[in-house]
Amino acid sequence: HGKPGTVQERTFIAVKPDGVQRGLVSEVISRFERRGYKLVGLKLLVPPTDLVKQHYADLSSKPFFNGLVDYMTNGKAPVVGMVWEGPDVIKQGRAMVGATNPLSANPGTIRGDFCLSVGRNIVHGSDSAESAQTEIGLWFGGKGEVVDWSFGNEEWV
Ligand code: RTP
Repeated sequence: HGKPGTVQERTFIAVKPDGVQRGLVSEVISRFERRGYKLVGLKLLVPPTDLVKQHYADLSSKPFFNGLVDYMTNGKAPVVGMVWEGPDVIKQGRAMVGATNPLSANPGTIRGDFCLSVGRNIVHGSDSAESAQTEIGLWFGGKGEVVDWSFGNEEWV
């Protein structure tokens, strides 16, 4: 218990189009890798409108909803979707992403280090076990798109 790679919790993390455009894909991947989390799903796509509307279904009544969907789907830059696995990765992933409004996000978090605008906040991370499961199913529904694999030696020393 607690050794890297031995706990099967998974979360959905995405680099949004502004993050891809700004060359921050490697930065986001690197932070999760260095923390010790395991990458088990990865894809680059301009997501279909239906997918993004389902992903953000709980925000459909918000005034910024249409703008949010357009920003995610207009193809000016793609989205990088990822599934990360490891101990407490849902909660820790949110902590690493930082607060929704970058002005409230602590330095040391991705949003707190790289952005200023809630409408251009670089990354997404699932906020609960339920949303992680739903979002992984939405973005990685195809057979074999999430890969079970092992670091091999689960002890560092
Ligand atoms: P996310 O789902 O993208 O990780 O973001 P979150 O949980 O931290 O925040 P949530 O409240 O679910 O909002 C989802 C995304 O909607 C956009 N947003 N724009 N006032 C605005 O213009 C506004 N508020 C939210 C952001 O892209 C936010 O991440």
